[in-house]
Amino acid sequence: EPPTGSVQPVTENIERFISSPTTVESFKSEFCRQLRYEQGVDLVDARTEDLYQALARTVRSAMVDGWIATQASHRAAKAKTVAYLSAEFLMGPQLENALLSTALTEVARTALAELELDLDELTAYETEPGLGNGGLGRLAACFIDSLAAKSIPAIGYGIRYEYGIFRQTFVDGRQVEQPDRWLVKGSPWELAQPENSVTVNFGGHTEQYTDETGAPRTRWVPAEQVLAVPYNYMVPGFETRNVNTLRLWSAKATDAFDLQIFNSGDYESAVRRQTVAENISKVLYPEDSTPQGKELRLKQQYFFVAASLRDYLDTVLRDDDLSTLPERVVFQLNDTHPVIGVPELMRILLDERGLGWDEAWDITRRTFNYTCHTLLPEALEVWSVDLLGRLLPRHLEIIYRINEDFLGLVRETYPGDELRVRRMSIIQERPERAVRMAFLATVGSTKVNGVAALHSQLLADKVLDDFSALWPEKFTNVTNGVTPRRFMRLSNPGLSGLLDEAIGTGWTNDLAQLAKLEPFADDASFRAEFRAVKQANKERFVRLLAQRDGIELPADALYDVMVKRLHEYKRQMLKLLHVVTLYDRVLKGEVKASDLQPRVVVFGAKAAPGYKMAKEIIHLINRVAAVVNNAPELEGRLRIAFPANYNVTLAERLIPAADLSEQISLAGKEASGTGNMKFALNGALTIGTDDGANVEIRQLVGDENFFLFGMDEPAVQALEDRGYNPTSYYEVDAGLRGAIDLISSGLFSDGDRTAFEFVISDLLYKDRFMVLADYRSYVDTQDRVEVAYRDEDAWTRSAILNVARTGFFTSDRSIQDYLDRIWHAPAKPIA
Ligand code: GFP
Repeated sequence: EPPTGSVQPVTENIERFISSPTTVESFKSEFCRQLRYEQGVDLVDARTEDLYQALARTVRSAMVDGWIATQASHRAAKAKTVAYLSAEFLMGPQLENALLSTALTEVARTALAELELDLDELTAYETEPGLGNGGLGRLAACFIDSLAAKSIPAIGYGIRYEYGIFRQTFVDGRQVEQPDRWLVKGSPWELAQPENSVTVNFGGHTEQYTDETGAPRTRWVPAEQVLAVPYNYMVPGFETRNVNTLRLWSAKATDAFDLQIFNSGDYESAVRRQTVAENISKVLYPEDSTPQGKELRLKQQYFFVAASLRDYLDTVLRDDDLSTLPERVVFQLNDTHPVIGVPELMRILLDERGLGWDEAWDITRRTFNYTCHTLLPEALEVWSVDLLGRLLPRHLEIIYRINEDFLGLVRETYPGDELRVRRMSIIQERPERAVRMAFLATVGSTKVNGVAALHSQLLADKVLDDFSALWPEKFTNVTNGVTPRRFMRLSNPGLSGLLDEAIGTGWTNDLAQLAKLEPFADDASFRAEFRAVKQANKERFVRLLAQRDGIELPADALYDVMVKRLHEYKRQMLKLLHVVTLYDRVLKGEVKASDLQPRVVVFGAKAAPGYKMAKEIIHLINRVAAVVNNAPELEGRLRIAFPANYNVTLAERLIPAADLSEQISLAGKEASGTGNMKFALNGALTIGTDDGANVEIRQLVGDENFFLFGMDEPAVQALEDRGYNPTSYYEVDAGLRGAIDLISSGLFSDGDRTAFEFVISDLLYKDRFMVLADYRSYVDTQDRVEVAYRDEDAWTRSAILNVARTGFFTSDRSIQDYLDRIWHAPAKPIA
């Protein structure tokens, strides 16, 4: 046992002894100190890696004072905190963003230059943490940026996965996953606080007993314990001193290993417990096709939620009275992954704090809110009662009781409607008894929101219709947004400079000001400058791709970009059929290559490792690319680039270079999309269906500045009701037939006609996402795009209007909507 005792803290102002590295001199000195005294490296021997580490740590030190002051001030003010619970935070690279927020970019540049070092070279060295899959995790990252920028007391809670989303490579055109070892060299951005570790329990059983007052009580006697160690990331706000916290949990065994077993020579057994415990935070989305994989995922969810609740109550709040909890914190459930937090808070209030059921339930329901991010039924999580009961026996009891009370209410409201009772039950009976987490979230929350207007409407009308009928006031919408700091100011310096000159610099944290750009659309010299910026961005991207992937591309072409997770509903296949159609037309002599608008089609997409169809589509895209890119008939006018391992770093370079943004999901399937917003804000025109936030983008930019195609949601529904027969489209449409036949001909597979049968027969006979039904409308609209792009002036005008009219899509506005409609947590800027 280490000695304990209290040391009297220094009462004087600490700033008498130390100061933050905010001037060129102090920055230089802190940089050298980090390198020499913290890393033990001499400047003359330092490698890029060492220099990057020292730089990152220096910038981190510059944020610490604000971070400490923010926490102290929020605690003193008993400020209401937004606790954003999310299994993913896809942060992207940190350095530039931290420099921007602390306003230290120029200080750092000068300080480094005086040491004969180059800031940009060190910035380029950074590897991003891939702690998310796509839109969901990136949204969480944008939200904590906006919360900080608006000086809202907020904590992001998640998991510090040792391996993030896999690193994608292509071998013979097929996706091969490599582990993402982002922590191998350590992360200079985190501050571990092992002293604030908390214990998380699993398994065991429950017991009834009577307490001192004679009241019947329940306690959980767990069988297994894991330690959750917090790692803090500072989240600096743009133009505010506030620095919020992102707290990510790492799993450790409580007793790292058994010394007695170790000394007996059985080394493997001695560390087994450690391995089992640490597996919990090992990887993002472990494969869950096996029972062990499923168990691990549920463990991850409970692990981070239990640790976060415990941390908030004991370390942040430090208040014995939990009756006012809803005034002190709001737990926002980002999708269903953290929903086990609802019964966990109930357990704490009932079993640990001794509250009665009704009071505990009232507090819990007023503390949680739930954001849903999907419309696909298979994406709504369920956990088998068997597994849940084994891992979290007390929570299952609580869930049963919540359900009993809830179904009582349903019966009271709809007497005799047992069908409805069964539909609404939190417990599903078939195909296996399982807990419907989205239902539990809905019952256990004050507000439920979708992430775009159409999505929220479909959520209330279709996915959770029984619930919205029962509680109409519970349902609301908050349309997603993206942070303009990262996705404009940092990623598009050319456009930012142009905007600063035209409308001033205020847009960065008040994006509605982009409206002031509107008149510039009619200014020919501004249009020329805008075009020059776009061209320069293409050249910058071309250089990056040559360096990063060895892909050589022309910069002078229409940049047609589709980047997002690979999923059938997002319809990368539709984009590919268009490309094959263009090729087929030239092969058939219907179009001369010299008449084609030079076009570079860029794909970026990872497929979930167990998702066979998505992987086949990746393979097909790569095989088509290999042929098209070398086809002499095309005279280089059509190129496909599919750089492997699309991530935030690449997005930041690619999006500013795009002319055309592909948002072509089947209507009624994409909840919102956020890439669509990033493209529009960077002056790309959208070709899109009436889906997700595309609807709102089109309404804002105007029909004449948006390429709408395809069926809308009611038309999709009607076709589904009539019975959809994809083959009938193949039979009547010669263009479609041409494209599909070309793929089946073996042209892209060295003559092997069966190579893509899996994909093609699915399209012809199943086509769940109606690619064939929307093909004609899509290809015709692409033909219009080609014509429109040739009118440089009109195109640029539309592009400028896209920027001017999409300020609505800043995540600052989303956060304001959450505050007004759901959170009601006032800003607390620190002095
Ligand atoms: C999911 C949804 C998207 C939505 C984001 C953020 O992202 O429609 O924009 O969450 O709300 F599907 P992905 O996993 O599809 O990237």
